[in-house]
Amino acid sequence: MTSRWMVCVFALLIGCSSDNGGEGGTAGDGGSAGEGGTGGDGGSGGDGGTAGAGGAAGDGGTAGEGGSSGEGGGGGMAFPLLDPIAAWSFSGDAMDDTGNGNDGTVQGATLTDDRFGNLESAYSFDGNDEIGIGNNVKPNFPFTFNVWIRNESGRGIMANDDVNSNGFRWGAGITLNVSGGFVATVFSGFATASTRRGVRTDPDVVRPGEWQMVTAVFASLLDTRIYVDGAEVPVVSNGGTGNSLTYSNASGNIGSPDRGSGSGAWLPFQGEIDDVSVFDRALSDEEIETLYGGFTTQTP
Ligand SMILES: [Ca+2]
Ligand SMILES: [Ca+2]
Repeated sequence: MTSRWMVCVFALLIGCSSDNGGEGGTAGDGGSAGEGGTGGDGGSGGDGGTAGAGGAAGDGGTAGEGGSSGEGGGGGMAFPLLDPIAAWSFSGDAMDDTGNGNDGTVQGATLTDDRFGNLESAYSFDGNDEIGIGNNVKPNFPFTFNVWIRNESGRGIMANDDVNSNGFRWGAGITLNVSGGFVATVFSGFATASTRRGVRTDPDVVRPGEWQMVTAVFASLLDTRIYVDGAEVPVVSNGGTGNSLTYSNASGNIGSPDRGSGSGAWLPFQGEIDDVSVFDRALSDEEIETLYGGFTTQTP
């Protein structure tokens, strides 16, 4: 994917310019005084077109973030993108990059190289690890989860509540089911078909050993969509007939629903996870493409 291509993706959002340097300038214009200045730095410091587009894609605050990416020298856009309510870049720790305080509690997972080869910029899970994300990442419909994974033999990828405590499951999650497809589900109580509702993909969209971006858009109870590497993939019902999304007070987790107590589809993850974000809205096709295209180079 070329920078030029990415610029044209953003052109859908912001209106096209044939002058990449000029878009770097747009980032500066779009931000508030201080942030805009940072955006301009990004445009001039790194890949002018890409960094500038990153700035221009969002509001003033995002413009500044786009600039930071340029300062990092990579030219890609900074994480987090598109104003999530919680986000974890795993850049040396599990802090919430949004500043909203949903800092991760690492239990067993270890820092490792990310998909670009950056040291200590993703987490590795060996089958009994998790990163707790606290109990404050629980939006109502519509909402979106986005996560990068390199799956070895994992199952539970992320959930924003407890999905396996004494058989009770609450909140929403993404997992790999026993037959291998991605599954996105919402829960409302004791684990039966009547308390879950969601969708699953065909197993062949899962590529073990490769980094993949998985996005679950929970638009409504009856409208959950799954995207892989930025493109929507076909789904079928997961067989549940649940009629609500219900939250408990439990912490959500990345890598496991509940360390050590997972079973079946919610066994703890084995592999690597990175760049997780949660949005309190349904991302559009274009935004998901942006998320995928936005991470082609080093993240801060
Ligand atoms: Ca990362
Ligand atoms: Ca472990």
